Amino acid sequence: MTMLPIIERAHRHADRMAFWGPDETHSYADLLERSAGVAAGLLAGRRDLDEERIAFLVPTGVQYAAVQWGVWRAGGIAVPINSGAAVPEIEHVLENASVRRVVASPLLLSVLGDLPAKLRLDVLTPESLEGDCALPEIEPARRGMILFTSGTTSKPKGVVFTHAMIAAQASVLVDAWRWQAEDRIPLFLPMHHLHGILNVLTCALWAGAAIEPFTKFDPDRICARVAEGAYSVFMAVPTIYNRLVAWLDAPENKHHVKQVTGGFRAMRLMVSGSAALPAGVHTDWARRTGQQLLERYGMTEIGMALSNPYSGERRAGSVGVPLPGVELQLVSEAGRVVEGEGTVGEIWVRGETVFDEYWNNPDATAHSFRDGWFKTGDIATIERGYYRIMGRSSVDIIKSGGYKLSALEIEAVLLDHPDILECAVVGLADEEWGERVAVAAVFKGGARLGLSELKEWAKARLSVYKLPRTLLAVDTLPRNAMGKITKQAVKALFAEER
Ligand code: MCA
Ligand code: AMP
Repeated sequence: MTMLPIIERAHRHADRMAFWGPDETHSYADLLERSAGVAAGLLAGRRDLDEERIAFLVPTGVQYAAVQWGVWRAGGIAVPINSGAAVPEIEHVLENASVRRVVASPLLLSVLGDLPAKLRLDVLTPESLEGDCALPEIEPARRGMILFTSGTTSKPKGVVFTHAMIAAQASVLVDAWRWQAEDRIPLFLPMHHLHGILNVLTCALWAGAAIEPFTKFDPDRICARVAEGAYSVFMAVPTIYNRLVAWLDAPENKHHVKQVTGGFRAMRLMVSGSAALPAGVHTDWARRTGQQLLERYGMTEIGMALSNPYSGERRAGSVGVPLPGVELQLVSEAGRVVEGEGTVGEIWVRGETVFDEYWNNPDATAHSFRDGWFKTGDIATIERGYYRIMGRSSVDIIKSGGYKLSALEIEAVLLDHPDILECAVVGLADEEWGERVAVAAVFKGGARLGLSELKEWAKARLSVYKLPRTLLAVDTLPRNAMGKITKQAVKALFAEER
């Protein structure tokens, strides 16, 4: 019988430790057994879930992996829910993916708000899913996961992953970054995005390595474990590296610094990605820990595409070269492929790791591809053989704390505020977050709203990382001759204010 490759590989590692924490450890055999139970519980007598979308809201750890694998093994499509999302954001995900069943840990149930009743959802706990039955064969071309990602449309779109894509992405990274069964990695990234799900969870489990799960990034706890030499591999976004530098500089941590930097120094590999790592942070980190951070570039729709080498020069401010199997070209605004050092173009990608479709959105899918190439919207150039990311083609895409945000989505929410007549959301460069969300707003009549009031109001509608961090009241928004708001001019307004 053909088995999903990750399941087949887990059988080979059955006695090894998959997850560990302060109180308990879980072997691959345990994970296999739990996920078979979840699959049987979801099947409840059926032979195959036939790509039913099963949403899940489960904290990082063995239970998360058991539910993800359980959905896969039963022939379903796993849809992880952001436990920090606002109820309307979750509603969009559940409706867009036509989800009827949600697996939710009791501790996270409240995140769903009134949605179980409103959408007539069947809510199941992971613990209630058990049983033992024959599991269906899953062909690689079948769809296994949907991750929602923001972009140039107001609402996030569902990126569909086939099992073949997941396997291709994992195997490329495991080879390129030399994952091994002896590796140990902390997992503190959010578990509704590719970085945490694929680069950490799936790659580690693909390799037979062990994961220490955390519900969020907490520098005190992580640094304490680093000082104990708990990990060999570390993966994070630039904001987290900033936080670690701040932690090392804090006077109250002074007496731990030596052990902690020693723990980082001893690691086999430290990776940064999801947003640009400032060259200064790269150099500073190397000076403190002796570790040359390996920066790589990826995107939900394409997995990882460019990477600095495991062996060889890891250059600050650059993202290296295409990973094996990734076809990549730079295309000018005029639509021509540009080649050679120093020329600038949009990154287009194709290959086995690239997605085929946004869920239930053929127009967006068609719009994103040209002649089989996915148009990333990221602009890059080649310098001394390595790619460097120059920015994005759309000013409406903001990267903050490693999260990709849509200015249009935030504007649509803010325009619902009774006092806001018009607004424009932009990302402003920020040392800690990469970019910060800023809004210029024209208020109705004599209304004047403070930032904290606006944040408080928006919190019920948007995740915390999408909330405006700067508010500027203006009389009119800058527009071009066609009447379109010019975002560059909006950014200039903020610069003037500073
Ligand atoms: C939170 N805060 C912010 C932001 N987020 N302030 C400005 N900008 C933000 N984006 C504020 C909160 O309001 C709060 O303020 C304080 O910071 C702490 O909030 P909290 O939610 O606790 O934040 P945190 O836990 O400190 O989170 C920071 C973080 C997190 C650890 C960097 O954002 C994170 O895990 N980011 C990773 C995202 C990720 O994995 N992206 C990958 C996407 P106050 O205290 O005043 O209330 S996948 C991808 O990009 C592709 C595939 C790729 O290449 O990887
Ligand atoms: P997401 O849609 O959340 O998967 O975010 C993908 C986006 O993150 C890419 O399109 C890039 O804009 C950005 N990104 C990822 N890695 C890097 C990096 N190393 N440098 C600059 N931008 C990056």
